[in-house]
Amino acid sequence: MPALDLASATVLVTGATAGFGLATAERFARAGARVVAAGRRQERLRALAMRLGPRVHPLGLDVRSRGAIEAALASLPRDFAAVDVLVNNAGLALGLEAAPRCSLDEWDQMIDTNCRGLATLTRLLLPGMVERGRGHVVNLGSVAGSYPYPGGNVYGATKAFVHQFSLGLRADVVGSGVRVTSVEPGMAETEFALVRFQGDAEKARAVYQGVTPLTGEDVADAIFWAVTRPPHVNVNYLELMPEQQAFGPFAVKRRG
Ligand code: NDP
Ligand code: 8X3
Repeated sequence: MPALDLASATVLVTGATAGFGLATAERFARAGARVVAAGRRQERLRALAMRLGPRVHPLGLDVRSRGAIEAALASLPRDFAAVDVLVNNAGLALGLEAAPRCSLDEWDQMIDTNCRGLATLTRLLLPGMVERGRGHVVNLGSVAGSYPYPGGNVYGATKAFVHQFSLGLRADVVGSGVRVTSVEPGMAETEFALVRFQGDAEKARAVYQGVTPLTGEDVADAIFWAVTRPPHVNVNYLELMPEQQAFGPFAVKRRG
């Protein structure tokens, strides 16, 4: 089984306009890989390509639309078309309300982005990887997929999907040379909280107050590490948290 040679590899990163995706696209591009940097905010992608040079191909893409994904993949220049590493990172949490008060539109957007988009891209790129006998799908899960917290409802459930889908993929492609990893971080300072609280910078800042959270670079490191293991090694899932974050007790509502 040949090792993944980054100098000849193409890495597609979704959500490369900010946070983990941006740091991951930079990490792989600096290591010599060709990188397809995908996201909706195309001016950011163009700036990234300007900064990192022709090894980065900006790809405008909303992962919620199957048609948009198909068209975007069909538009890839020949040098970028055979994707060896897919980093399914695009995703978001919206709101922190208890389930009875949540917005159904926000639930739809999380499910469509975090689950449907990730599954669609995987299904479209996996056959090429299997045919070439090499590839790696890295999915961004979260500690929220394993440990519930109030207001995490659908967001946490989408990340539980990511964990289980990743394990299911492993079961389907075992022995094909294609690896699958679910990377599951805890609290990390990116644009995540700003998106969750609809641009409320004060609320977003409060999330990280008094904490040294993970950074985009910490998570990019974890992704890069998993992808650069020898080809006989598959990292099934990888959970990381800030040292200052851990688990709470069960909630017990006592009567009387
Ligand atoms: P950011 O908000 O900083 O980045 C999210 C990225 O996802 C952006 O580049 C955004 O690009 C992209 N994105 C969102 N919706 C879509 C869409 N419909 N189509 C294409 N791209 C989209 O957040 P993070 O970097 O923190 O999050 C990255 C991933 O990591 C997410 O899946 C998140 O759930 C997960 N995660 C985050 C944690 C954290 O604490 N930060 C912890 C654990 C997991 P654009 O808006 O330009 O399209
Ligand atoms: C993001 C981590 O703990 O804010 O997935 O849900 S958390």
